[in-house]
Amino acid sequence: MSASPTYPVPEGFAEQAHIDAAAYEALYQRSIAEPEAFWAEQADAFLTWDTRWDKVREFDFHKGSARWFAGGKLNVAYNCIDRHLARRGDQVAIIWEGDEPTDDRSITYRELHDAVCRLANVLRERGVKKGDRVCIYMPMIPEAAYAMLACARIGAVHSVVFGGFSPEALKDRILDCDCQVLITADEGVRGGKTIPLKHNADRALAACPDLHTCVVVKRTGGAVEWQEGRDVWYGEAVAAAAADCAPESMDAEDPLFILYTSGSTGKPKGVLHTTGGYLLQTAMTHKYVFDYHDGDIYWCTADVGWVTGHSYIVYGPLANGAITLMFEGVPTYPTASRCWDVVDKHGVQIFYTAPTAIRALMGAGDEPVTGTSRQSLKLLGTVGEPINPEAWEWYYRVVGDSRCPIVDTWWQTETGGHMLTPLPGATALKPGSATLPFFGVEPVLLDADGAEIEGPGSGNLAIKASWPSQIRTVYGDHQRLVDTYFSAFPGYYFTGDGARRDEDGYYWITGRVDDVLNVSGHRMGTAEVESALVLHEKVAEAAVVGYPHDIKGQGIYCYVTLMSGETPSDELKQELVGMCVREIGPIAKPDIIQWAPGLPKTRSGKIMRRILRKVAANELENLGDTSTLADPSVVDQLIDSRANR
Ligand code: 6R9
Repeated sequence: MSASPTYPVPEGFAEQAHIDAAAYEALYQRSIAEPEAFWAEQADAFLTWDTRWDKVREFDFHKGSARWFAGGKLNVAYNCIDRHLARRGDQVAIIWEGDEPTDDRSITYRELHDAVCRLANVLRERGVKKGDRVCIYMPMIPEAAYAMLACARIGAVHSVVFGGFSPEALKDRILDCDCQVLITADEGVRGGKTIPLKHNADRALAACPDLHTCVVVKRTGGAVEWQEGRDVWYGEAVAAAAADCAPESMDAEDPLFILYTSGSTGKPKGVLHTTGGYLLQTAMTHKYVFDYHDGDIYWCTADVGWVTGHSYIVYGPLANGAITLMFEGVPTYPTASRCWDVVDKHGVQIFYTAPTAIRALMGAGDEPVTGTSRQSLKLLGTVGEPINPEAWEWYYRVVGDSRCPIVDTWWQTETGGHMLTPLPGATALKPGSATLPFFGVEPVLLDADGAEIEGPGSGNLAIKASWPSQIRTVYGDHQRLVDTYFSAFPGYYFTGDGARRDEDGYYWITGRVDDVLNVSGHRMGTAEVESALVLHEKVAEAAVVGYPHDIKGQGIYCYVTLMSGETPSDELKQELVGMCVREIGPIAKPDIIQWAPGLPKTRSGKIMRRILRKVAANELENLGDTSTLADPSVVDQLIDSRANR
């Protein structure tokens, strides 16, 4: 592995970059040695405060507590919009590219201000106050960003639910944090197909009696059902609302949003982020990691339903007064050239996407790429899962014409912003490595006993001290935060990822070490899929593992044991697939279902997933120790029953 190629910072890049190698070294050292002074300077440089803070940071990793800029006051929407108006009111804030290539529009900062104020007033009129939760279930249209910013403006806490989630998943998330208002659209459009968002919402809301207002954006004009009193057309409501709305001055530690994410156990957790530290880290990383310069056109292909969309489509870029491109469609519609057509059409400089998209496009060959110009591009980025070196090389050579650095950014919903990442003017790149820590981030590798590994080696990736955009709590269940992140290795934040550190101190993420799958960059707990499967009356037991998948990174492999007397059939398989899609959403569609007469269990009844993973990956030579199994013959049965999949 030490022989992996290194790509130096391209000639000329460092000179124009915000941060070169010397600056990275000096600033990183300072950020660790004098964190309070360092972060105070950054908070002054990046944000506009109503009231200065009293204390920069306080944290206790034994209790899982962290507070940044306590006593400071600011408003996120003011920072993302109002303060830019004097200088760039007429500059574009959001370029929207619709699903069809003929469909686009541009929204200036002044127009953004107008739209956000009006929607904020609509929410206020419907009784939404500071601290109230608002659910957002939207396609990728500018109104999704307006909705987030309108909440931020009045101090409401948004909970964005990915538009691909099922009514069942939406209902759970609305109930968990007691949302009283939902903002949605009639239908979404992706890859030429419509998604019945309002219909899904109606089904979810049937079980949410406390939700009193559903604001509906007209995206397609498709037929929808209507509940008088509860449902409100967005267009009519904002037209009638005032275009001015005073921003609520929020405490730096007031909640900004909740975003649900999967863990290894139980239902998804509501990750809570607060105001000051979150905005600082997303703004700062957006500027330095993407080397963003005024006027650059920046495109992150994520969905606002995920943290990447929150931090790097909406909050980070807008805090910096950037031009952020929002894309409604998919990379392969109408053709595999779509991304590069969009790059050429809008003159995109910075392009940020996920390895799964890169692999899918790579599978379509070079031609759809080389037929386009891409001369505007200067930087590429990736996020969501480890990128295999072949995909990295292809991205670098074919998409970036061997000109553009690639920033491989490692971070999590819980970290809020980038944690391990190259800075393009400072860091030599190694394909597949997320390289080095961002300012203020202190990564460590821990062995199984929790001891820090020095120098090159592999272990559990943990973080030693708080960073500004750290998760503050799991909504409604602080103990779950402590149990999940701060208990395995007392005194550290445990990421759930494994990593290797090489002789240059570079980090290589090896993937999750817990029961969390990463399917096309989407996190999913194996427990969630198992719960969906066992809802079927014919299923006795189910165990789900990930297995290597060429495009998705990981595929979903389900072992299913039927109730005695039940017979396996393809029809039943289809019912089980349908069950997962209905309970969670299309992203949870199993790739393989294997009928298993029994599951490998220890004598205490714990399923040995290690063995299931090996069988799923076809690594049969090396199953490891099976002597602790209650019934070792189960393994042979499993191997034999692979034919039944
Ligand atoms: C931002 C985001 C987090 C998990 C994380 C890790 C994986 C993300 C990565 C990466 C290797 C990268 N991950 N970025 N693995 N290299 N550059 O994806 O958040 O959805 O919470 O997922 O994704 O396993 O723990 P989230």
